[in-house]
Amino acid sequence: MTTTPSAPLDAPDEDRLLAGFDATIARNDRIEPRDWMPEGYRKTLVRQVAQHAHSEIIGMQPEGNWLTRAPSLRRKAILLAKVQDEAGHGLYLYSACETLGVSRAELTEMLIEGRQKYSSIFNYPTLSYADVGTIGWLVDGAAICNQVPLCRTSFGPYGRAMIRICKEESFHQRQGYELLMTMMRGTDEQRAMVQESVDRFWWPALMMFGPPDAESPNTAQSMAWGIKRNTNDDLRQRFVDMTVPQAEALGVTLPDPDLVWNEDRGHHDFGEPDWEEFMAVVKGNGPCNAQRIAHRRRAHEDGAWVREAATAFAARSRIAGAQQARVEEESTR
Ligand code: FAQ
Repeated sequence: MTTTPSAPLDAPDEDRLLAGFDATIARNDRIEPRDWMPEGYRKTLVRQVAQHAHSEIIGMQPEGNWLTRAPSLRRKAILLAKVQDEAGHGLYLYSACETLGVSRAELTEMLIEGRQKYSSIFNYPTLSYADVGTIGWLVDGAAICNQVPLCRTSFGPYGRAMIRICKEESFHQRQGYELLMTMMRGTDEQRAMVQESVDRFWWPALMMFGPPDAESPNTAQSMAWGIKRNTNDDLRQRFVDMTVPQAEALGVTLPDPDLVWNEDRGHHDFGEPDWEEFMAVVKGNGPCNAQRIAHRRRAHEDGAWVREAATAFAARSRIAGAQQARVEEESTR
């Protein structure tokens, strides 16, 4: 959507452009890459979209850990497909981010140098196969709550990427729930594995939504720009309300003694996540931060020859294409 300036024609250029941008946001239309945008809007989007892309790519590691030890061929095929989808999500999001004028190579550098973040949740280890199910159920469930409203985000390429990603995330969530349901119908040992896994992932899943609204420095501006459509606390509440009946159907206990339905509010009350732990994980001191980044760095270095070969091939194809065009031009003279 091209912005239509609505400021008086004699207003200075910047003011007119800003007025046009504000009018587009107010109409709930999309901002597109070639439209004028304030530098703060562009920077906020680069930060959020890159962080989102990095989360998908780093998020391949905890589940990828179980690919070689899946309990059956069927489970292995499902897990492989899910992890590959996450790579795809990362690539759509890096492409959306590139439309904001930053290259994928730069984004990768920023990630492995610790200058950009990724979701806190992926700094927790996966200790049993039940974790594959719990990640699908709780982590993809939280991701869906957060990301469905982002399909309406104000920046076109991000919103369009989210539509496809959300469809796949829903499928991921169902596969996690189905795995847990199968285990819950199994032996006492399998049921205990599921409960132990849910006990470890419940609080980190709540932290995925970010700090409480009162301590979220970015929410107010991101909501005003239509980048975020809901606050962190609203989405956390939505997730809790959605998940409680699912836990009951599964037969697992969510590890929160304060979790109770509040008739007056029409929502569940729940306990406070450990925000000190969240801050420690975000600052790089979670159980797996160092391992995740070291693995990503190694994969990037190991892939250097592929990038060089692809660049050389593209250059050669360009030369061959130009030669072919010359030959065809001469033959038509
Ligand atoms: N982890 O002011 P706010 C997935 C940072 S995808 C780490 O509230 P904002 C799929 C935040 O960046 C999961 N850092 O920030 C999957 C900021 O620091 P900064 C990823 C966090 O941006 C499933 C500071 O704290 N999803 O799971 C976290 O307005 C299974 C202050 O916070 C997205 O990225 C956190 N959890 O709101 C893959 C969704 N929370 O940057 C594999 C898009 C906050 O100023 C397997 N992102 N911080 O230095 C968003 O919706 C927002 O960026 C929030 C944070 C809600 C995450």
